[in-house]
Amino acid sequence: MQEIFDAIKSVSIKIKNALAYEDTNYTEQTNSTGDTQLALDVRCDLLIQEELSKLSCVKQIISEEKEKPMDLNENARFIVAYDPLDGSSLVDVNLSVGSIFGIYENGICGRDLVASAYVVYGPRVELVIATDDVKLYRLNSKNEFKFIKNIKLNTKGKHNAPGGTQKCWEPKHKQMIDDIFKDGYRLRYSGGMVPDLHQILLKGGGLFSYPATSDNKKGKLRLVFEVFPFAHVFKKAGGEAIDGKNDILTLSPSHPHDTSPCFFGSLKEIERVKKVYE
Ligand code: FDP
Repeated sequence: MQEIFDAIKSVSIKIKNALAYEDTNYTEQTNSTGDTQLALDVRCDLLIQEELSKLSCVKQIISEEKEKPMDLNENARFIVAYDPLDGSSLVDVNLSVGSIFGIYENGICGRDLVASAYVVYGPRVELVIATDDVKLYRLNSKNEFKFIKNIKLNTKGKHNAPGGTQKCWEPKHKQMIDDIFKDGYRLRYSGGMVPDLHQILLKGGGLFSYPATSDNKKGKLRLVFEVFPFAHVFKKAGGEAIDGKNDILTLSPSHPHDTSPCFFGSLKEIERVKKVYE
């Protein structure tokens, strides 16, 4: 497993440089979800593919930018699923973006996830690795990731990050979000899942929601590359992640690109969501 974390560290330095200096234009291609790909989406996907292909412990890679899983070493232990450049619609306005990694054994259900990691490319590059606990690292001037601290959520936070087009929310969801703001929570939403969840994790808690909407009946965010890895991070940090009713990590996608409504937060906020969605 350490080999995979080391590969993530070295590829994130390459991605940081690509983000800083390479072409930010769109390609003519779309990915499996129908998003038009940026040249950078394709580039970051290839950089990660190249790095993970060097590892004998990786059986298969599954990328948000690839239609199908790619087999590497038949008898190896781990499947690595990744979103190479999450929040790519923020690249042109120079906001923070990220890469997300889920490390699975045997299959790609929530219960098969054994570790997760994500990288935030902001003014600084930060890496979070979740195994039994959640550790924050920061890239220094020597291109080394230095351990900063363990991340632990409070039972209640102050931030609210409500995703999805508001006019497409269900009335009960709108009511819940209005009530949360009435209780004094502050809006924090950049439109990038990685920096938005990173902020909630580092500020001690709150709620990030991307519900089922009338335009996205099964939510927007992808289980295998985005939702399961962050569900693992939140649970190991002392919070919770649900689809409204169920623990996200009990879900089984029928396809690698399946999406799900999702709510990530500290315990109090998730309790509140459960009451509304039960
Ligand atoms: P993006 O489309 O820019 O790739 O992964 C999808 C994602 O970004 C998440 O990073 C983000 O949280 C979400 O979509 C934002 O969606 P909305 O614009 O619908 O809120």
